Amino acid sequence: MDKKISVSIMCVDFFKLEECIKTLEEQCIDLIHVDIMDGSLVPNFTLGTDFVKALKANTTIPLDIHLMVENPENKLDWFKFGEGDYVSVHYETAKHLHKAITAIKAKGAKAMVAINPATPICVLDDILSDIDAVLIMTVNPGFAGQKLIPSTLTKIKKLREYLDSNGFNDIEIQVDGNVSFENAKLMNEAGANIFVAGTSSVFSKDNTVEENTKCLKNIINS
Ligand code: S6P
Ligand code: MG
Repeated sequence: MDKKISVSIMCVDFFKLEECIKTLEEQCIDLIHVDIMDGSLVPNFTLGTDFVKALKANTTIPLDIHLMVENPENKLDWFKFGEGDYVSVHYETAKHLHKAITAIKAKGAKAMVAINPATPICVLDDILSDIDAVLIMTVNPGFAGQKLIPSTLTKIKKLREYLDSNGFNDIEIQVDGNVSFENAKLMNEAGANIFVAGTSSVFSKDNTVEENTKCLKNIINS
């Protein structure tokens, strides 16, 4: 399965957004991860509908919209997305998960279900045949710069094995939260293939975005 990097745009220096997007395009980044928070599912606010619209108008990189909101099925129409984009909704807040997934796919995008660190993978059983990917939160959602919850590594491995042995080999696994260079190696070995890159890797202050991207690419493709 192709390995992909999804750069978390909430971690950018917003005063240098245009410059950063150009760099991400030059580095052939696969996806831009856009965190949408509603202050209810998670204790924070971040990006919103107009920001998504502006990204769609100003970059060719497909979006990976992470909806950390209550009742996402009622809010999907607020966002501009389509063919090539990924959209995730949280199992914990979608009262009508199947309806949300169907609506995402109707717009041509890839549909993902996101689960929090304490949510077991068995809740996905009856939605697996409808989805393209699972987003495993490896920290509690809400903030960048947190530490990995180690038990989530076992969860990635268990999920990959479960998917492969039940005929769902095409379902991708995205990991989000403290995807550092060290953790990316472990997550990759466990079976993840889409890596959300934030302050722990691509935006790490130790090196440039270009250098960090090259390093992360080498790790996940080795
Ligand atoms: C957090 C959000 C994430 C973060 C990303 C930050 O709730 O969903 O997408 O933006 O995890 O990366 P890092 O490397 O700072 O953890
Ligand atoms: Mg996220």
